[in-house]
Amino acid sequence: MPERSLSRRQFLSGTAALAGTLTASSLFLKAAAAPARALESGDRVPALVVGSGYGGAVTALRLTQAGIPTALVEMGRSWTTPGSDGNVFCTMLAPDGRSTWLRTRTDQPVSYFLGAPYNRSITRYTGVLDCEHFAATRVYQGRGVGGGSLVNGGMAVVPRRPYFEEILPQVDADAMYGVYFPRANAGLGTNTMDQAWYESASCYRYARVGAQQAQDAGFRTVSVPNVYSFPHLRDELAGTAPRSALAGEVIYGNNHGKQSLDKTYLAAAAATGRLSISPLHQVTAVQPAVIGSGYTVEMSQLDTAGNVIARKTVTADKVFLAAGSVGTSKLLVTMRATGRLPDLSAAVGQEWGNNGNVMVGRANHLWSPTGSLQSCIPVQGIDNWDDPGGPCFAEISPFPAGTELWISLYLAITKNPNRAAFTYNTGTGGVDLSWQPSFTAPSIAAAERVFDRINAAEGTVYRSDLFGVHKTWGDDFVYHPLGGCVLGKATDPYGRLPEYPGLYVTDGSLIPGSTGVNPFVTITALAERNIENVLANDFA
Ligand code: FAE
Repeated sequence: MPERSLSRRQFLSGTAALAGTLTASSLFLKAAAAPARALESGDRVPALVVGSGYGGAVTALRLTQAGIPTALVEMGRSWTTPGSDGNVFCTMLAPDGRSTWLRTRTDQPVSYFLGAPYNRSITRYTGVLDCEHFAATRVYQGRGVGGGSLVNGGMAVVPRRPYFEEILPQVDADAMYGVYFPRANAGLGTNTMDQAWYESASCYRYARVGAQQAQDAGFRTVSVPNVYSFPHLRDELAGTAPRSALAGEVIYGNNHGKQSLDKTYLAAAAATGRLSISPLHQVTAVQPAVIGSGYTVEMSQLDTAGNVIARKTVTADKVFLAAGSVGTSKLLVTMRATGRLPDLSAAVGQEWGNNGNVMVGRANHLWSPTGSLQSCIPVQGIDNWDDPGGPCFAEISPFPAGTELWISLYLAITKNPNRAAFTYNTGTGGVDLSWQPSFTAPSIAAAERVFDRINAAEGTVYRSDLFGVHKTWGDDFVYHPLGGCVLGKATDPYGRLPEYPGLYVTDGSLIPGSTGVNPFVTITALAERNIENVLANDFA
């Protein structure tokens, strides 16, 4: 098992970051989760984690802290070295190959402006944001060491307890709310904004305008915690720290300020000295080892143009699947259909949902400017979840164009009952998702209950030029894929695949399609809960 040696600097950065300390420089923190020697064919490891997002990072930390050497395999690159411009990540306004996973054009969520396509030509590269296309939806996912934490808005929201109990009734909510949600937020470095600063910060005019308009229409608004360092953001605005959230950086990565998983959980795991990370390695198969116990894991090593430069086979005593809702579901559905894991439950691949995601923009009056300088880190939500006619929690999103556009943009999270399934396609050898265009109708209906009312109160209209030509709703993509390997159905109550001892699922695929809020705190807390049980019972 390859192990890495750690410098004192790396050790300090890892432990400080996990304690939620946000003062260490990002340079120190970046070094912490740099890869050690990649896995080689023939290696045998006690524990192998597939994917380095929330589920994978929590699992890697708790395994290594328990003394178990752990190999982490990630298909994206390690985002630790700067490009020729001196920055690790590119900005949203000037995207290059670093922006997008293996495409020659960007594939942006807001992909039109004034009715014209807005995507740019780029060099094909293993960029940080993937937009995976299925027949009726596109799924945005982070690619790299840190998974979705590299590209997301950092909004750290604990779900409402009654709704959590509704979606996962078999999970002890007392333990979740008493132990695991607080543990997750501590590990993630969640922090809250100084309200007085926010009230006058020019970069949050768009949030104040959006919140005031919602309140004027009779809705409740809430401030939302985040993993982006608010002290750093304040210093960005004051001109004493390099700009990131204020420089159009978020969905293609943040060069500063964000406590992504490579700087928190993964840095702390690396600090144990028991973690090896293999970036640009994509797991293609998992099956019981032919000789002895454990699992054979096949993987392809990629170069940054996406070419396969090596194929490797390693053996692991235990394998933790943390490739995300789509990645884990696709892998397991394929393994079941191709006879590598034939006994997997029929529930594998089922109950996938989009967390009720739908995006929309409104055109404000000229006397309601939203600001030319907008923080890319969202901090306000409109909470209409108690509306029995259509629960909706809408994030007030930035539209950071660098100039005044009078646009209010929202990502609505709604209670959409529609679910889809992943199935293996024998013709293509790929995996299909049965989501239908009509499935988003309940989400639009719920969102209209909020935004029709705001438009009526303000005398304003929807923008119909942001998601296509004369298309009001961004309803053909998703930021929050959930489900496909649901806890207690496809797995036991702690993520074990019961037909295959030593094989586990530990990511967003465990959640049945919806959390009612932005999901990563829920994914992190469930992973904390599950690995605690696995360590207590399966490593004796
Ligand atoms: P995830 O973080 O996706 O990690 C899976 C990892 O596995 C990735 O790094 C993959 O590259 C890797 N992988 C996949 N397949 C393979 C394979 N075969 N071999 C090796 N590696 C593989 O999974 N959520 C919030 O709570 N708050 C927000 O503000 C927020 N904003 C978002 C904004 C954007 C633009 C996007 C795309 C998402 C946002 N999300 C947000 C969602 C959040 O990032 C997502 O729910 C979590 O990242 C999912 O965590 P998982 O651990 O399930």
